[in-house]
Amino acid sequence: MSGKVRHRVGANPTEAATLSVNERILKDCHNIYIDPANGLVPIAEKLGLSLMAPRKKINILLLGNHSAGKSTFINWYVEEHVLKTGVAIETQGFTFVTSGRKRESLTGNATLHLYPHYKGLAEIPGVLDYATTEISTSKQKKFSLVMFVDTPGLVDGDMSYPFDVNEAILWLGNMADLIFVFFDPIGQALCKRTLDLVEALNATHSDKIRFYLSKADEAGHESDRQRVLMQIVQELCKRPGLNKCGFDMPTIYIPSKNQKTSRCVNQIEDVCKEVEKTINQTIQNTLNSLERDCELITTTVAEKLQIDADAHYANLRTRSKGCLYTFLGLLIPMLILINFLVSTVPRATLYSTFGKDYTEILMVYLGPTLQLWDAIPQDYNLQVIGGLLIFSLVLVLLAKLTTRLQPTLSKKEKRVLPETRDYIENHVKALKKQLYEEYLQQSISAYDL
Ligand SMILES: Nc1nc2c(ncn2[C@@H]2O[C@H](COP(=O)(O)OP(=O)(O)OP(=O)(O)O)[C@@H](O)[C@H]2O)c(=O)[nH]1
Ligand SMILES: [Mg+2]
Repeated sequence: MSGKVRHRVGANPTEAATLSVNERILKDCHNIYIDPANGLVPIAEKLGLSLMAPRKKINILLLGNHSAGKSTFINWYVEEHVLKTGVAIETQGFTFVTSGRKRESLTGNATLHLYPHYKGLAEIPGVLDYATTEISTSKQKKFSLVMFVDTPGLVDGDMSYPFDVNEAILWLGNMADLIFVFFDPIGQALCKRTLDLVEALNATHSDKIRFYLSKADEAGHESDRQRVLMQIVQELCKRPGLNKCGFDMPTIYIPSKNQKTSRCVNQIEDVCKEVEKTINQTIQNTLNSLERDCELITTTVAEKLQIDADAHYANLRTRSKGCLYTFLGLLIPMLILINFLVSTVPRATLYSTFGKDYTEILMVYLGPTLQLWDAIPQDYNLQVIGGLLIFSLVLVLLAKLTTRLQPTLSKKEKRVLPETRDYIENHVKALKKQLYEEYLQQSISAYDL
């Protein structure tokens, strides 16, 4: 284990120079997890744990009725015309819009290759054929830390989509860090499908959802805009799953769209602030998760080492018990044999075989058992021998059965586990601390730290 992970990021000076602090922090965190040799994901896997690498960008899902201005908003944020927009139903499938080194359009399969964590989306029939990725070189606003997911405009009627659009949007909602719902003052702002989806998403992701009244410049005068807002909020409140929400619905419009200076307030900058807030929150969450995952790994390592120490101790006891049973099991037939020999073989033969001194010593040691043996009537000798043999067999079997050893760690594992713990404690945690300081340094002076 070494400081490889840290160096991977800094290895490309041109890239490092162009990355913002936040971008680099998220990238570093991501690399700490995915590094093939020392990454937390492969380390955790070896320990039987499953960790998810944090994403390098926040994911924003945009949804709303057809022609609400979703694609136009993304183009405005990116400051590049990456998505088709228009009055007709423009967006038919899902488009992932992200920043990269080269302007490129990718197909659904390439999209999944780029974002393997989105592979569950491909399980919804038909979706993959309508999924694309648009890579833009733009670095405008916070785009380098954001991935937008543009969705097809929502309209009522069953035949409008070549796939289950509700299922796909709900699936994407689970993956998103933010869900922007656009309602426009004209069109079908209150179509049933939009309301159904908002209600369903709100059940589990109310903290991620932000509502906007888009194309607000088309809402007419201030009083008309208020009426439209009221209507939408009233309609939303009719839904049992939404009636407890206190609706905050900023009004936004794309500044360039409005040729005449509109008198209505444009809160589009608030959307950008919301994005920034979520990025900051995500960085803090990512660093906190990193700390938690480090803890999880070190406690798992400690547990494994403790279990191994306990198993060694238990195995030692088991082995000793096994040895005792085996010893007793073998001692009994031996004693029977010796007793049998000594009591049946004539003394003279013993003297000539072992010598007088050894035979006398043998007689002294065997004295008690010989007395016992003599006390048994001759007719029962065979039964007693049989009984004792069965008893000894039982002891040997018992020895075999009770010496089931608990599994212990291999020598390699015993060497690697403390190394892993030290690597996490000394290297990864230090790295995390440094990243946190770099993050905080952006907002407060070094003196305060
Ligand atoms: N006046 C005005 N027009 C807008 C605004 N945003 C978008 N539009 C126009 O509204 C039309 C629809 O915009 P899109 O961005 O294609 O809408 P969408 O929600 O992506 O539509 P679908 O992909 O069909 O669901 C386009 O003609 C845009 O030029 C806005 O803020 N103000
Ligand atoms: Mg669109």
